[in-house]
Amino acid sequence: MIIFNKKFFLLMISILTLSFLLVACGGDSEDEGTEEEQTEETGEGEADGEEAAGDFEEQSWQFVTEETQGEVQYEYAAEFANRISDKTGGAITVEPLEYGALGSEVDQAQLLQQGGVQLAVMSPGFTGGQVQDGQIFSLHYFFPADEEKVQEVLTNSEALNQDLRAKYEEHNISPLAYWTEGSTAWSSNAGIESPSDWEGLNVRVQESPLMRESYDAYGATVQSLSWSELYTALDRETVDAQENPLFFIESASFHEVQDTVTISHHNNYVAMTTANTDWYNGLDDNVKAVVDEVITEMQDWVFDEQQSQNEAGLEAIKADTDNQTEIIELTDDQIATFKEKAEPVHEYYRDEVEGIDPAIFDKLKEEIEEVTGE
Ligand code: 6CS
Repeated sequence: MIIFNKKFFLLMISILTLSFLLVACGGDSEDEGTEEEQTEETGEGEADGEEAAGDFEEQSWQFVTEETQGEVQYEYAAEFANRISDKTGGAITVEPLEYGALGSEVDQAQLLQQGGVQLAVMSPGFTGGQVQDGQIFSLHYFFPADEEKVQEVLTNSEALNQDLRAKYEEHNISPLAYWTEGSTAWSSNAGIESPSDWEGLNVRVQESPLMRESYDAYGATVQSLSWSELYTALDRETVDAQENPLFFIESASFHEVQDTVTISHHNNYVAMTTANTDWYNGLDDNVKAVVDEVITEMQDWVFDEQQSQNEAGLEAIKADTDNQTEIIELTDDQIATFKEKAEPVHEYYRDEVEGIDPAIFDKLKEEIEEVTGE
């Protein structure tokens, strides 16, 4: 018995010791293995949620924007840069570039396509001649007036995030996300309250041919310009009117050279976070996972950012007593008269514009209807 007990005792000790060693060694290596796998797959895995720089190859990227410091696009790129640095333990640095550093908006789009920069915030209006389907964002009264609903569509739409993305990728541009910079308002000296107020006015637009049709429907003519030339054009009255979110009207000082701003709810200013397609596709899996994670996180961040900038912009325009600006908010009845003129342009776009895929239009329209419940 005693011998049995001793043997049993020794056996138990051996088993316990072995188990302990297995747990200690095996457990450790299993944990480490899991962390490595996590790092590979998701870019997460350090105990405090931050990555070790050693998990990522050191690199730096350039992220060009169409706006200047303090404005939504630039602040987006700066926030994106901070988050990428945090999640890669500082191994990856992103340099946000403000508008003007690398040429006009059109130059910047070309630079991204050629791989001269890795990332860009791009307005679809500047590539409308190349990616015809991107002109869908130029339609008036197509997206909902409610910005939260617009953002919901932009974030979740399959028509945009899969089908339209594929169209851009034919041009080496990968739209990784679409987001709103806020509702666009009209500024003019005329005081736009009905479609007939547009007659004879020359309005500045981006490079999208469809923008001509949208304004032609109200009797206006259009002129394509970079925003950097717009203040002077409005001041000299070579251009009579323009459209932009309120924060931008204020920060670019367009209200100084325009007597009125019309809150028209005719459209939202859509921006795209884009990457050079070859570069993005060539990223290591763990790096791509971090990029995708940050892109997803940034959707809520930028919605709040644009909202507070647009609220502050409107207040600043109202408070600028040296440059008094009449703020006109269209009534529902007035909006209805604009919609009547704008809706045939939707059909024109779907049925007549060469090179566009009507299936993207149809799918997006359905997705919008699902979100608005109309
Ligand atoms: O009107 C424009 O062209 C400019 N507007 C905004 C809101 N951002 C940059 C863009 O180039």
